[in-house]
Amino acid sequence: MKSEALNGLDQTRVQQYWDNGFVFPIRVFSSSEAAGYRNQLEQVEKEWSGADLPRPLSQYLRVHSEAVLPFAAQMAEHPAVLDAVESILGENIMIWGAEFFIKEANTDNVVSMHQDLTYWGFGETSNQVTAWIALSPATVESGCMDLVKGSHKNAILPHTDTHAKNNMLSRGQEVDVDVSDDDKTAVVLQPGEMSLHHGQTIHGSKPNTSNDRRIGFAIRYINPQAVQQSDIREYAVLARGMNSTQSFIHHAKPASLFSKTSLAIYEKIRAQQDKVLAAGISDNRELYS
Ligand SMILES: O=C(O)CCC(=O)C(=O)O
Repeated sequence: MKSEALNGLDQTRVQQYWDNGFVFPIRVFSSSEAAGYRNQLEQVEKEWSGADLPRPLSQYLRVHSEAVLPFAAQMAEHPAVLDAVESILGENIMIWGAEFFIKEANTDNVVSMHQDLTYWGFGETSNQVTAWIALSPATVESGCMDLVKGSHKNAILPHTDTHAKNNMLSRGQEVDVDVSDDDKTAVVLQPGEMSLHHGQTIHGSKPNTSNDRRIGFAIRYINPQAVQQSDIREYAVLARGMNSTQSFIHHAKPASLFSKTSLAIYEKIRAQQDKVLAAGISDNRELYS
């Protein structure tokens, strides 16, 4: 199974992205490569869940895994993934963050319908894209993502922070619009396949009613034209090309799992980004609580 994204997406797929606000499925890893990455993730879960880390392991997986897990950084810089992203963002690409969205088998965790850009501090912009890679089957039964076609053409709409316990988002944010199931496209992916979605596309996902874990790896890519609207200077990994605007502090990739250096970088990244993500929060609740 050869990656179809090496050397980029063809014009039809690029057009689909701009028309619909998303495109899928794009095969980026072979099934054995995807199984290898899943295995590395599950080894980390096994060996590090009781370790004496500054934060619970779940936080490192859920936010900025690229800063502490070498295999996460490797996936985020995989040539097939970057080639597809380059078709959307151009040749200068930064990784703003990489996150595992894991729903255990038969659990009720959900992602409420939302637009990613709501709290990212970039305003409305097409200079970002999310690549979501399946490391286990993403099916309707396992709670794959649902995306609303054409919804990226909306402005950023009002959202309500629910902080619901079973909601996987930073603030449990939900767009203040009723989205009918008829308007949702189920993003069914096999392990090693990827979707790309725009940050204004309304999307979410339902519980996992399958007997396997649903493991998604979401990478947030930006180009140098994406700029923070506040004066908070954030961190990013320069994955390809150059960033002549110097708008982000470029940080090194982790040399080994949870190295002392990478744990220190992790705290700097979080300190800056949490200020952005928590802006305007209605009470003193913590993100991802
Ligand atoms: O994994 C999911 O179900 C949702 C992920 C998501 O909201 C995103 O990647 O922007």
